[in-house]
Amino acid sequence: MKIKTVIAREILASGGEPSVEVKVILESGVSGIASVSYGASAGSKEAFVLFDGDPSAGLGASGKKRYNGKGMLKAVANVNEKIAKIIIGQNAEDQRGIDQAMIKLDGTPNRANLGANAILGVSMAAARAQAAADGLELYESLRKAYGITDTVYKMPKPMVVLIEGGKHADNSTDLQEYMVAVTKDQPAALNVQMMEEIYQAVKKILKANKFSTNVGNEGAFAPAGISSNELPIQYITQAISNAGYKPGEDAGVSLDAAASEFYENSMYKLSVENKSLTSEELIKMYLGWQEKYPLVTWEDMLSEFDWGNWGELTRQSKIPVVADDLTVTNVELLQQAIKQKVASAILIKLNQAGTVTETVDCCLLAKQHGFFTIPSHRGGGETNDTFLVDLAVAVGSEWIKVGPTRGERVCKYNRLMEIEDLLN
Ligand code: 2PG
Ligand code: MG
Repeated sequence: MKIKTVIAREILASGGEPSVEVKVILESGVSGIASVSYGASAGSKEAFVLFDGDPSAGLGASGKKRYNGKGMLKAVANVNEKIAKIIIGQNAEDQRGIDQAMIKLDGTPNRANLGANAILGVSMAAARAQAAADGLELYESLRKAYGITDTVYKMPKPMVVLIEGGKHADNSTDLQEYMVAVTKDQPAALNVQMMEEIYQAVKKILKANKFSTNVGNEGAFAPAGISSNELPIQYITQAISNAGYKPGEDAGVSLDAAASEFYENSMYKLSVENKSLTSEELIKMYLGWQEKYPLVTWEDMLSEFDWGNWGELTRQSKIPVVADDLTVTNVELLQQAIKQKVASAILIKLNQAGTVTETVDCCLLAKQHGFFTIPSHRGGGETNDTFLVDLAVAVGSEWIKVGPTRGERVCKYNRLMEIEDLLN
């Protein structure tokens, strides 16, 4: 079925700043809509997000740049004026061909010309339109498009940010995310229930310890004034028990340090503890935590600019070492990471890659090498789109990483439970 119309619009993402929504309509009239998310603590090698950015984007009535330069009208225009021209008339069944045509039109290695926010919106909306044309759920249609022949569907488990700091909150921990990761094999609805009960248990612990229970970017608690990067691990472990579950058996703690954000002059600066550590000292501290707590995975525990030390952590780690900023859902970087043994699992973000095809290729390569894949939400600029959940189901991911509250987060868990119902 051929594509008849491609239309992009500027919408608002979760941080109250713009993002891109795209609608792809096929000749039969069926259509697909998708919106694009983007991060707050983005890796340096991610596909390029095109913000309007400069005054040529137009000054608002107050004489200021619209949205302080963070408008996305240029990306919207790139879809409507440039990408639409080459996509209209293409067969929506050929997702790989559509994505390759856009990559070629862009002509840069990182989508710096058209913007990955423009290209990805079209890519995702085309995938949805094709699923609708075939009368398939998106996860089924993705399997068809990429020839994924697994016959059963494995539901990903929730990995839920419960306490956040770093760039996602003010005056909280240096490490960015403390999560509860479900480890038990049980229906998705029970997993969702369990992690939300643990979330409420964390709230009680924070209150009892006189911390605020206001939430940060991802709907997790952001305890201002906390003076330890370790304390949240204790709190979450305690909360798992308090909620009536077994730490290490039903669920454990996952971390995302987003360590590039506190790496300066080859040192890791832990502001809340007033100390600076070398890579070796930091790894030693982490390995101590590994002995004390029911840790499940850890992500970006070292900076993306400290590639050389990732191998040491991976060698000593008893749990999957997840690469996010290090590999940015990029096949070549993942290949390097596999070859050099600097990680053992990978976070997956559609907008880091820039097209659905590149994202799926990255997931399949990871799987082939025994790396868990963890499709993830974004910090600052998340939308209500639930594509990542269908992607996780299609490729057989172990977890999805999403915050516990706020509409743009819970819609992902609602989709997860809906898929489970569809499959039963
Ligand atoms: C991360 C993400 C999501 P951001 O680092 O894993 O939690 O944050 O989208 O800000 O990069
Ligand atoms: Mg991360």
